[in-house]
Amino acid sequence: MSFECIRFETGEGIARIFFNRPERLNAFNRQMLKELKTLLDQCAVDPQIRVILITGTGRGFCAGQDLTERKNENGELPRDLGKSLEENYHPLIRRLRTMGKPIVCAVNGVAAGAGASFVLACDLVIAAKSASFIQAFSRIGLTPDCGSSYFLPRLVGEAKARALALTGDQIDAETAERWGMIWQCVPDEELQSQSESVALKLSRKAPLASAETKKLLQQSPGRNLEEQLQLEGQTQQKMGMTEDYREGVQAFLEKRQPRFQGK
Ligand code: T3D
Repeated sequence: MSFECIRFETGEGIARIFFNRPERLNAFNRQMLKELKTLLDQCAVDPQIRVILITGTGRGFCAGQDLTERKNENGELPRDLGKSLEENYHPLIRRLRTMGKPIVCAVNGVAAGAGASFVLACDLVIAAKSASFIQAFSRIGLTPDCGSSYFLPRLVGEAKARALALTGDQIDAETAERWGMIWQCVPDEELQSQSESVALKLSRKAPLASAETKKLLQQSPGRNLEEQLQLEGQTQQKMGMTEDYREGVQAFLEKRQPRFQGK
């Protein structure tokens, strides 16, 4: 399958998605959002794909909504951004969060607006030292969207989330790592090898366990310890019945690497 705004490669159980509009810092236009949705839907059901690795081409990761698309022929801006979000963006954010496969985001440059929100919705975020993050909404008279007001305070705490959202200030990858907004900041030249190696490691894990781990962590906010213990117990009960658990224990006892089948 060929795409206009995305480069797509697969191999070793990994789907590699490259945002590919470098001249616009990979800003999301309608076509790119459509292609991304198609691809993620496809990855979700393809049993050969165990991990999704997302990065950008060129010097940016993603500069959010393509603002050149916002003015129509009469030079007017669309007013109903809620409709645009519900149609174009919310399905993507929901897909990232409900996908039963780990999503690794390798942030190669600036992530702004919806591009920054997209990063926060991924499972493991590794950023190049030169990458940066901007809650750009307040710079153009908008409010946080695409889950940013949900993810940001949970990751960095209220005080920092408020400051980032209200000021629209840019923070670098080292700060983002220190604040717990992302998992790792690595030297620029190591971004690709580090994210590939993490994706490969995840592709060798038991798929059902990875999917259920995502669900457990997704459901954790808002629940109390007792509720979460019950959920963990129910999930582990299911996992105990899987072939992969049997294989995991067997491999340990035989001092070899497990070969998980997702059963
Ligand atoms: O509309 C809806 O559906 C609601 C959803 C909203 C979600 C949102 O994402 S709102 C936020 C939209 N994004 C922004 O406001 C960010 C806009 N971009 C910037 O502020 C800056 O580009 C950056 C701070 C990200 C990077 O700055 P810098 O100096 O490194 O690069 P640059 O020179 O500004 O950008 C390079 C090129 O990319 C440039 O094009 P040119 O002049 O070389 O032809 C620039 O116009 C273009 N570009 C960057 N961001 C966007 C963009 N073109 C269209 N849309 C963009 N978002």
